[in-house]
Amino acid sequence: FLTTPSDLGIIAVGFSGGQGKAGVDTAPTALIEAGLLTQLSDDLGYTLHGDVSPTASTVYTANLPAHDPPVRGMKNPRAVSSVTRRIAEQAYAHAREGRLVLTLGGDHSIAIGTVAGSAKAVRERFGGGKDMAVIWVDAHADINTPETSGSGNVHGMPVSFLSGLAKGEGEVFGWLGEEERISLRKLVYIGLRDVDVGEKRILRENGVKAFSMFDIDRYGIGRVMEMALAHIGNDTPIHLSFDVDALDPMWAPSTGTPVRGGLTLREGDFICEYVHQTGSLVAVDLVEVNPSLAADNDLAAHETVRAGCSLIRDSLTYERRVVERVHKYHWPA
Ligand code: B3U
Ligand code: MN
Ligand code: MN
Repeated sequence: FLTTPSDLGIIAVGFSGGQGKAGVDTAPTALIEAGLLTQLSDDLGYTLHGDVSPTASTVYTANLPAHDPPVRGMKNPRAVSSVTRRIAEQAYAHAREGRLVLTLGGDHSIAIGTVAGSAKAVRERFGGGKDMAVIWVDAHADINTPETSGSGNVHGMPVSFLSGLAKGEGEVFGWLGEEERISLRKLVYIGLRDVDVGEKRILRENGVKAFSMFDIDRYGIGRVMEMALAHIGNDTPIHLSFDVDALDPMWAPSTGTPVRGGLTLREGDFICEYVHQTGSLVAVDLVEVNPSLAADNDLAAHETVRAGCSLIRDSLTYERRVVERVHKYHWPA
C-alpha cells in the first residue's frame, strides 16, 4: 500500500442520482475523450485496469429501482445506495490487488462507495490497527445527515454516512458496515466556503479538522497542506476525494453548485501533488464535473474538463518524478 503502485484501478461511474442536475453522468466520457487515460498510461507509465468503455458506468447504474420515493427526505435513496454498494465492491477489489484506485464521477454521492471500498481494504491490510485518512477537497462539507439536509440530495451527505453519523438501514445504506467506516479524526477538509448551519454544528461538535478558504488566504496553500498532513500523521493511507467545485468557478465553471471565491487551479494542483508526494495515497476521486452546465460560453465545459484532467494527473504524477530521480541515483555505474 504505502509503496508506489504502477497499477491503476479505474472506476468510471457517470451517476447523477445524488443531486438534481443532469449531465454530471457524462463526465467520465468527457474526461476520457480529453485524453486522460492516454496521459496516464503513455506519459505517466501506469498500467490501467478496469472497464473504461463509454458504457462502463452501466455496470453500476443498470437495473436501478423504477420506483424510488424519498426515505427520511433523501432523494433517489435506493438508487444511490445500490450504485455506491457496487462501487464499494469494485474499489475494494482494485485496492486488494495493490492498485491505486482512480474514480471518475459522477456526483459526490459516489464517494460513499469509493471511500467505503478503500477503508475496508486498508483496514484488512493493517488488521484494523490503522484508520485510513480522507482528504475532502470541496466548497461544501457534504456532512449533512438526512435529518439536517435542506435539499435531500445525497451528494451533500456522503461524509455523514461514511463516518457513522448517519446510519443506514435495509435497502438504503444498510450494506454500509463497521469495516467500511472512516474516523472523523482522520478527516481533513480543504477549500470550504459554503457550509450549512447544521453542518457547522456537526463539524464543531466533532472537532473535525477543516481548512476553509479563509485559512488558505491566511496561511497559504503550502502551510495548509503541511498542517493537514501533520494532523493525519505519517504513514497513514490517504483517500483523496476531490470535488471540482473546490476550484473557483473561473477555473471550473461547469459544475452543479459553483461557489465563488475558491481555489486557483494551481492551488488545486498543488494539493494533489502534495498528497501524492507523501507516498501514502491509496485512492483518488474526481467528482461533480458537469460538461452540460456550460453557463455562458462553449469554452466553459472544455476548461472544466481540462482542469479535472490536470488535477488527476498531478495526483498521480509527483511520485513518478521521484521515481525517476531514484532511478538516476541507482543507475548502475
Ligand atoms: N449543503 C447543501 C449544498 C451542497 C452540498 N454539496 C453540494 N451542494 N454540491 C446540500 O444540499 O446539502
Ligand atoms: Mn462534494
Ligand atoms: Mn461541492
